[in-house]
Amino acid sequence: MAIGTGLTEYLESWAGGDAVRKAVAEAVFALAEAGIELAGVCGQGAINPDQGAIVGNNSGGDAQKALDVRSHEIVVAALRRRGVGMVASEEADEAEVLTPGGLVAVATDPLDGSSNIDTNVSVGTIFSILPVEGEASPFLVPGSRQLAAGFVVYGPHTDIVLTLGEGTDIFTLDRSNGAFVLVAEKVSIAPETAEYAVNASNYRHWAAGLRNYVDDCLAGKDGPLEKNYNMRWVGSLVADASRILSRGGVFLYPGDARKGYTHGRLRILYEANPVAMVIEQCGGKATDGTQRILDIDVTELHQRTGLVFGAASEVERIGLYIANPERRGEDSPLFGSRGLFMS
Ligand code: AFP
Repeated sequence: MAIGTGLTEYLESWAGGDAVRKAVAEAVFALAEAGIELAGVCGQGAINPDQGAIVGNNSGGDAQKALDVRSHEIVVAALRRRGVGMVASEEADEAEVLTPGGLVAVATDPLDGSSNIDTNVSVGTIFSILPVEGEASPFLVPGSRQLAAGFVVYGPHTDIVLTLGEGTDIFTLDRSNGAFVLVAEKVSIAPETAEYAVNASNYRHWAAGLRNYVDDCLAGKDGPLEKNYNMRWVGSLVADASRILSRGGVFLYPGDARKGYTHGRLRILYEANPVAMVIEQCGGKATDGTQRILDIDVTELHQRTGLVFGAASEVERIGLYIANPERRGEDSPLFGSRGLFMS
């Protein structure tokens, strides 16, 4: 598809007459419609002072803001309008049937990053599109079963990052006419990087291997990794993921020793799986620290997982650090004289 192609033409051309592809396209249209509405709602900021108000806790015990609830309502209403069969949302304890007989189900974090909403940081709607097949839950399957995935980013520009399993493409909302247009196709992430994203305030809670990796990044050119690293941490998954799509890097949020964080903070169904599909379609990798995210069995809707994703070689490097906590760069028997990989 040519740069500048509209989302409607792009999806209709891809779907053709195939019933399942048409159902996937309808789900993406719903998320685009909800995204345009949410871009406006988020864009109101403090003009709607109650947006940031805590109104309760979601299923995982996370504080729930008024805007989280509103975002959930907007996304679910759009999915129902477009004939999506079922929805599972971070903001609802249980999955919900929307359209009996619908061919696809959508798992979503309607507004990821909302704890930042008062600070005007980019936030987003993350989505995973799965097949509805028979009576079994469409959600309790490994992420490799996804038909499509992506996220809408509400930032200086409103983007849809989308993969249909044939690469990852990016659309931007043209505010002059309210249409999403293709601005980047078949995005690729370089296998090497010198930029990592982690919440370093959790250092004391990390396992030894992760501490070793970050220590070696901080050691820079004179350390085992023999290069100077830069660090970023937005605290909004879609913002960090957008940066990695744009200029490479890795994101790390493995499990740690804090209560409730043994299996990480992020949810596999509607955060890690969709991001992992997007990243793998760019030639990157996504693991829980050591295991491929898309291979992990999903047994609960709000199941948590560690998440490391981005530049393929760096994700592999991190996996070796985590699996071999006794290693320290080039003095480990696992690694050649030039650090992790023989030159
Ligand atoms: P909120 O949706 O509660 O803001 O959480 C955002 C998030 O799930 C993800 O978007 C960030 O990468 C991560 O949490 C940030 O976690 P920390 O606040 O522990 O750094």
